[in-house]
Amino acid sequence: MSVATTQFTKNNVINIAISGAAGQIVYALLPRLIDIVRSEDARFSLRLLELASALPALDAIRMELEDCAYPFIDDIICTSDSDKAFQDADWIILVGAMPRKPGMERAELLRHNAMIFKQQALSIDHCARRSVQIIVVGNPCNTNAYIVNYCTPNIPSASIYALTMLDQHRAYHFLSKKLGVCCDQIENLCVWGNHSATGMFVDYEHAIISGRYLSKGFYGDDDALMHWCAHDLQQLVAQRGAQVLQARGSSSAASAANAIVDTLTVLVDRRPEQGRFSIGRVSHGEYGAEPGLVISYPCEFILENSHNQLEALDSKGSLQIVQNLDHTQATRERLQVIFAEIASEAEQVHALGILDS
Ligand code: NAX
Repeated sequence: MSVATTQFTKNNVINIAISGAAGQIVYALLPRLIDIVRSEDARFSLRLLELASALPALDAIRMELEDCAYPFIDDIICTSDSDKAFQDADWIILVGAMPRKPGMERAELLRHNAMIFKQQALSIDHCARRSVQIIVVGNPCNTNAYIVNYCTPNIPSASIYALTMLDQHRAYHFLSKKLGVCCDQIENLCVWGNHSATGMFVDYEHAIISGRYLSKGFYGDDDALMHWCAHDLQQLVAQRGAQVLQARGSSSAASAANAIVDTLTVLVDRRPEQGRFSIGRVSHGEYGAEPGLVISYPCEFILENSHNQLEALDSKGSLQIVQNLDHTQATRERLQVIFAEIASEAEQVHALGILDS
């Protein structure tokens, strides 16, 4: 389904709302975000949402942004009022969430974040533009995006995304290192499922290295490499977040900001030649997932009704989940286990009674 989006165009003021704005990821994100919007020849209004207790820290960020003297930022609103932050928003990046603390049960984390995301979703539904695009980053991001979709009946499901690009980038890094190639020689290495250590699958079966399928031909003859992809690669990607957390005492921030920037860039550009990328989307049952769940799928932009090559060069595509990918039996089974994990998180949220109250 194609979605009407607000493009970054001249003479438009684009309203971008970001929650968790005094946190680590957003601190790394803002200068990168400005670099995208700088090249778009448009004007922007930034709405930075935080808890009331974090507003003094957020004010420092406002001052730093002002001290960059960006000519294309019309205003910067710092607020703990979600209605104010989301009013007429064109793009929303939901980063703010409660982090998991030592000893905290996952159910407690789910409950706390379900309440945050429900409240913000209701506010978005009431205040944002109908064409708003929403990227959910705060964890558990697939389930939080599910909640956002559930609580925004006025926003098309196709406009709600969960960030899984960081997992994809991690996969590109590890595979490129293993093969001794540059990351830009790899295509179609997408991550399926959940943004969680137990619920993701790196789809090496469709990866292409310098124009050749990894799992067929030259590389595919190497049983040891295929075994490494099916086991080690999966673990390396799944454990990378925990490794960063352990090494620096807090979770990935610069790489997460980079993944947001890359996700935003593909969603704004909407060009088919950008190729396949991983993003959490509301499922319609693709590949056997339960409809309504937010699943990371390989996606791409497809040009609809374009018969003319010149016209196509300048056209924006519609975002689609890549269809009819063949998987081995083992992968098909793995995907069903992953989909069940995502379904179970959604069931837990419903069981808490938060969504239906
Ligand atoms: P921080 O703890 O540095 O920042 C979070 C900020 O959110 C804090 O400033 C806090 O005051 C704010 N906040 C909390 N509740 C809020 C609410 N109701 N409204 C507005 N703001 C609120 O965490 P940070 O490192 O920035 O990470 C943010 C989230 O991203 C976490 O949930 C984290 O787990 C998640 N991540 C998601 C990733 C992904 O790929 N999807 C990767 C990185 C990261 O782990």
